[in-house]
Amino acid sequence: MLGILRHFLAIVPFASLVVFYVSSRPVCGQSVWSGFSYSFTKSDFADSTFPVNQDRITNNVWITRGTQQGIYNIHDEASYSPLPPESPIGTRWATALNNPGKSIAATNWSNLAFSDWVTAYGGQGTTTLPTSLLTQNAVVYLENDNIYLDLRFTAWTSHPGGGFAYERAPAPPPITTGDYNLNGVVDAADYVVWRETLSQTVSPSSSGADGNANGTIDSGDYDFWHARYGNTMGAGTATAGYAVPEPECLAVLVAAVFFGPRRRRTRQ
Ligand SMILES: [Ca+2]
Ligand SMILES: [Ca+2]
Repeated sequence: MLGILRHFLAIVPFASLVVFYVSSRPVCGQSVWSGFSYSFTKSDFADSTFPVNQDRITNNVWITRGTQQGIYNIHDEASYSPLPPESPIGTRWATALNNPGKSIAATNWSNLAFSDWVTAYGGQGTTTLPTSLLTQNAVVYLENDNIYLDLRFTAWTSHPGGGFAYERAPAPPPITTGDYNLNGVVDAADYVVWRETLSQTVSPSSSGADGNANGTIDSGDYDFWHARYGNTMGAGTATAGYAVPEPECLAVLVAAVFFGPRRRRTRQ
């Protein structure tokens, strides 16, 4: 019992440090999607339950709209609601209205304040909702995906119909390295992965041995691997599916090394 108590007391300072850090900072490993090259349109009276009428930005956020009122995340809610948690659930918004004088760009996410959708666009209007929807660029934060992306509305049906359109940033192309077996080095074992999966299709593209990210394991992936043979995955590179730790995230890891509970070395 005494040993358990000692172990608990040793953990408390470290746990407190981590809890304080996590609660005082945005979570680590955020992604930034920039630009407006992806367009989405929902026509008036289009059925919001059909996937084609939803902008499935990620596996957690599917934006659509009913025949009236605001947009919502049909992945998590059945209709629009202005009550907390405001629609679209799982999203937070920044515009020049709730960030006066700031650059409204996803790359500037760390300097922006985020609010619910209606508030970010100036509150609820009379004929359209919200008032300044078509005149403000936005940065949208997808809470469950930790993604910041650029978005601007281009059309909005204020009378019944439920149509809307916007342009937003697409998902950035994945970073591939040629390290198909994810052991940290581009080596002969990656060739084996490529050979054994040759001609297969992969989803998402860039996974497995799809070094050239075209969705198929093909000769281009061999060339991709061959050109990078011997590379190791150091700073500034990322293997597909893995995020590079942010400096502040590394600080937590360092704290874990220096302040975390240590196994006793004394023999019993
Ligand atoms: Ca490898
Ligand atoms: Ca390929």
